[in-house]
Amino acid sequence: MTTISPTARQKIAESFDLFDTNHDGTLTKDDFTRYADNLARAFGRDPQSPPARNLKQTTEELWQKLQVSTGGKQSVSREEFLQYHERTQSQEPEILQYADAIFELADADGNDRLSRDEFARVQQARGEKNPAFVDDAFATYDADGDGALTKSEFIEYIRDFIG
Ligand SMILES: [Ca+2]
Ligand SMILES: [Ca+2]
Repeated sequence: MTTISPTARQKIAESFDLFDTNHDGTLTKDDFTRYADNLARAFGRDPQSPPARNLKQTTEELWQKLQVSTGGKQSVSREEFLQYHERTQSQEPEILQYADAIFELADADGNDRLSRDEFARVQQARGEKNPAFVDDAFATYDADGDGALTKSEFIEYIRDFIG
């Protein structure tokens, strides 16, 4: 098992809080379903629209993967979630599909890039209230500095934050 840095641990803990939509300290399938619905709503998408359904499906796949890897229980604790991410290091195809689904949902004007405003809505939907964080994150992940995030730049962001 690889050792995980305190920063990474912190990010994984934040990711747990993000997915734990009823804040009861455990993750269940319902948490993931609500999370996908909340995100779709935050982007003003009909839950039945293709990008919203796609996100729901990829989010369910994240849950199934997590559930299987923790022994098939109906709920996953914070510590189990952390251990899972220590093992996987976010290189799994599920994470890519999930990042792709969020990107499609967030790309409101459909130009295959996320503007700063589109990215800010992702942050808002994730419950991030600090505008300075949005600016910092945008600057960090806009690797080529052209003022927009490509899908691959956005995938790096999702990999780092796992959610
Ligand atoms: Ca929960
Ligand atoms: Ca766009």
